[in-house]
Amino acid sequence: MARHEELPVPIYSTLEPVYGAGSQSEEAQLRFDNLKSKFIQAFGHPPHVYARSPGRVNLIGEHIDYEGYSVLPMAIRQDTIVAIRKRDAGEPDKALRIANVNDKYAMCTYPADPEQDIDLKNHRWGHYFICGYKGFYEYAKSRGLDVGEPVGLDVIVDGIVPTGSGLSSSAAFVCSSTIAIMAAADVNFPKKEIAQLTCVCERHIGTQSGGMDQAISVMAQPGFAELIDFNPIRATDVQLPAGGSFVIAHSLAESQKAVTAATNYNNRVVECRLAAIVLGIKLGLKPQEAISKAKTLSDVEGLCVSFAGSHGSSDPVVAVKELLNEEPYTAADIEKITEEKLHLVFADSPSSLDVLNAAKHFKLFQRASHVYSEAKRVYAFKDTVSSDLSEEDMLKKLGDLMNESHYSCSVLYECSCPELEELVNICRQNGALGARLTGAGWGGCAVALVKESTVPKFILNLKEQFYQARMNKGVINNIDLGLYVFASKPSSGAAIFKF
Ligand code: NG1
Repeated sequence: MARHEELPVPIYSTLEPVYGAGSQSEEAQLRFDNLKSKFIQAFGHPPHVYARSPGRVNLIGEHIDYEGYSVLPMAIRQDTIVAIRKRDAGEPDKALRIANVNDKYAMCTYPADPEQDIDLKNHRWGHYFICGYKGFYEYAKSRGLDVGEPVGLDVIVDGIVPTGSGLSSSAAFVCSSTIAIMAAADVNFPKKEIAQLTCVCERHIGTQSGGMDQAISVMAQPGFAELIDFNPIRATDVQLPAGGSFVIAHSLAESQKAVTAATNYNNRVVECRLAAIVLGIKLGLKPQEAISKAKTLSDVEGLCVSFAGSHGSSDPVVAVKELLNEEPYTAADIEKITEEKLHLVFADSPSSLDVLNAAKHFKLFQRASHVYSEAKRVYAFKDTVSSDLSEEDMLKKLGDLMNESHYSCSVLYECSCPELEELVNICRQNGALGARLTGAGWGGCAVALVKESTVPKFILNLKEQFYQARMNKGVINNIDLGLYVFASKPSSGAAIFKF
């Protein structure tokens, strides 16, 4: 039997296979009905087809997907639904009209040309749809598929993944858009190819995204977290212990990943690349060889492990400790080692050049230590889940790994923020077995592992100790609290609906 990621995106004519039979299905039905009537109101026709893709919470494995390492996320029930209609070839208007059920997002119009550039200096919410649009045509072209001339699209989006929260609202939007465009063109590709193409096309927004979010959003299976491997992309079901529950809590600090890319997200991608090059050179590669071969830390892991072997260990962090300086490096320090100007090393990546222009120094030791140690924790987490430990011991071990991951993100990778630190501490003080930031960080959500039986009390305590003061200040409303703190079970991946 084919692995499920080899299969195309499932097509359903009812909501139950994705939303279950209970209140979630009823809520979804209302959203689909609303989308349809808004569609007819806005465009004078019903949509041809709908696509949905979920957000995700990453349980462990932060900031390592773009370094080629496996991660362990699960899909959440919050998703983005895209309703779409392809214009008939005879219709004169060939534009892409992208509306939203939420009035906060005004309709965006773009030309139908799939080769258009995205105006990154003027960020608009519709740009994420265009990422999917460009991605679909790029993929079709690379495969030599004839998907016809662009004829214009009408689109309405309904997203309920909180934005800027580290729950991948952006990937939910890009994946549902790409799949809707694909379904409107009457084709369907294997899920793992869609995961790959959506990862690449989301980079049109300017972040050098790693691929975890798109992979889990497209390939998730209900009831399972997934171990996601890269190169090639692959998803392996991971059954979580029944006695534990993951509570997601928003720090209420918005993580603006695209806007802060040059100093935060992309900065770390560049620092990891520099760490890989410097390690490669210190471990015997010629500078030009290291520049061309060491794209990620996983590319030099083998060299680090051999070095560690000669020091009685198999841990690549041994090489990091011996060969990299703990003191931050200046560009000049690194250029002495690489024998090449950094602007030339990154000449083909404008977003990396933005990083170089904004950075004063580079913390190679800290970033590489995080990446190698976090990559190991992902496997330790997976091995713990499949071990024969008692449930009590298993949950404790998983919690410890989550706490270690948070420490590493906070201290070595510096992607936390004061609000996340406060929230993670409150989670732990209230009995979480482990708690950590999730997603890119610099704001957004924490995820806490809590015994199933204590979830209601745990959420109540967070409300009193973290959210109440913020509600008093009017940062959020009492009635919206459920959007910011909730327990989550692993949900389904992307789907197409034709009714
Ligand atoms: P968020 O910001 O949570 O969507 C981002 C990246 C991931 C991964 C995490 C950090 C995108 C679309 N996603 O996730 O690939 O690198 O940060 O682990 O850029």
